[in-house]
Amino acid sequence: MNLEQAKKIVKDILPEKRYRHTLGVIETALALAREHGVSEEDAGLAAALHDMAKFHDKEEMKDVIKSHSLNPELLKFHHELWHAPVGAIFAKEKLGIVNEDILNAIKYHTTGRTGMSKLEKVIYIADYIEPGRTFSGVENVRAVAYNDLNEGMKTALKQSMLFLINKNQPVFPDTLASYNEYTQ
Ligand code: DGI
Ligand code: FE
Ligand code: FE
Ligand code: FE
Repeated sequence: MNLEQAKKIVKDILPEKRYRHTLGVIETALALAREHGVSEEDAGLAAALHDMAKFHDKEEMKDVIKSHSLNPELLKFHHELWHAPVGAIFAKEKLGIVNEDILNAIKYHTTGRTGMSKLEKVIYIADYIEPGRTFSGVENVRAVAYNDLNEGMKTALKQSMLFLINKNQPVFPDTLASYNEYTQ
């Protein structure tokens, strides 16, 4: 599958606004990949597909998490976290993506994890800083991510955790572990 094919597939699945977000993530992921010596082909595909399960039926996502023995902790957390690992399963099973790095970039784009590859970091950060993102703090990540992916991860994870904590929301263990990795 090439980038144009992937874009066509998600254009049909996603509402207009989410498709525009996806185009922003593609553009940003390609720029970050170029800067950091990551395959642009992989970055484009992972970016195009990263939110493919975003609006999938919740009950069906729950069933996928159970049937594929994904981390059962996910079910105790907000369903917003489910579209990333479920999206990776769909990319593999419905679209035939076999590149494990691309699949992991989709799987961990919401929470992060320890030991992320450069591609995983590119997608996590591109999702956070694409041009459509306007929340306060986004500039802090834009300012560092083109020079230093790890510094970009650290800042994005820190701000995400502070955002969740301020809303009295729980922080998923992978998010905290990922933050600790860049902070230790
Ligand atoms: O799908 P997107 O909107 O492009 O972005 P995303 O996949 O990075 O995040 C989706 C949502 O998940 C976002 O509103 C914040 C939430 N989220 C991210 N990390 C955590 C989280 N929610 C909880 N409860 N815990 C987390 O660690
Ligand atoms: Fe997402
Ligand atoms: Fe994100
Ligand atoms: Fe996204």
